[in-house]
Amino acid sequence: MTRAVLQGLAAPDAAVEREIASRLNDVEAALEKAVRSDSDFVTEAASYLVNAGGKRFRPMLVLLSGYLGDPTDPRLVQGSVAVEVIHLATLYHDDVIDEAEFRRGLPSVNSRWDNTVAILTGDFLFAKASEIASDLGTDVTKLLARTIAILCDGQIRETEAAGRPETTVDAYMEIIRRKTAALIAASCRLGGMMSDASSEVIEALDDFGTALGMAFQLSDDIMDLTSSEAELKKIPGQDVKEGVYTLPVLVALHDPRRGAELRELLAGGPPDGERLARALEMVRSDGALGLARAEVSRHVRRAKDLAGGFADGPAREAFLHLADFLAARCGALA
Ligand code: GRG
Repeated sequence: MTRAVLQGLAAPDAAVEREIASRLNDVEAALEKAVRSDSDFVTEAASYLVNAGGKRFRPMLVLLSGYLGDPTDPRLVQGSVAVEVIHLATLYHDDVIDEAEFRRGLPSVNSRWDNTVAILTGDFLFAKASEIASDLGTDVTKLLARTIAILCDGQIRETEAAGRPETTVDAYMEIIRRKTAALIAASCRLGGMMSDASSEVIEALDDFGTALGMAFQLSDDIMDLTSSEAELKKIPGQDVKEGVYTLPVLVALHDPRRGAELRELLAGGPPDGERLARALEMVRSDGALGLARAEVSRHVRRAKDLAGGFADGPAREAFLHLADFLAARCGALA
């Protein structure tokens, strides 16, 4: 699964690609170890999503950020494992919250077993990530604890906003800054910290990660409306169905010409069946997707400006490619 990210990245040269692939293999081995328990059942539940795939986007960002310092520092592998384990834990909990049936193309943990197993396994993984963080020092423990609090805060805000067409664009942008961009920014910051990059570079990495994380989530939101079921591995329009009104939907809702019609359609709560089809058609047929793509472009340009300020080398090259890739995947200009 990591290969997909490498393709998206178009790693600058074959030697660097081999190095990253080898460190990602180390991350895989360490991940497998990190989620083990003395109980076979706990190990099975905690390994379930590790083995189900995933892009390993956050470990990749830790490792790439390491090229702005000493990329061979072994703490980069442990840091990568800590952020991926946190990411995995949020997925276990998110699937309970959303009552999701599938994750990464397999039955979700809550449907394979039940909510109790999914919640407790998520908690187990958070604790495992904290243990790894503590081996990496107080600064890492603090960074990851703060990031987990921001993730929860973002998810709570999303829950409060769910099914509310009156949610503002600003409120939505704050939700995704917290629930998605914060962990991506922390991954980049951690890569700088674990490779002893300068404090200026570490701050710039955090800003870069925030811009990239915003573009990542906004492009995901657009693809939920524009891609096929085969591409998404889930039904298009799932966000709207769950009452998560993403940027294109909010833009359409606030459109002075056609917003009232969509607001009326959503007034009865998150839509399903005919009502969902009509809502999706309305969002897809006016200028909302174009405005959402312009917002992706804005974050992609910010990410590229920041990446352009990094020293010439594999991180800068890969970050520029990655920002372009996020724009291209949802049809936005870079
Ligand atoms: C900390 C107790 C506690 C709970 C966390 C549930 C929750 C609170 C936060 C959810 C945050 C969340 C699921 C945000 C969405 C992040 C996101 C874009 C996930 C998809 O990431 P990908 O595309 O997935 O990188 P893969 O499967 O490739 O790893």
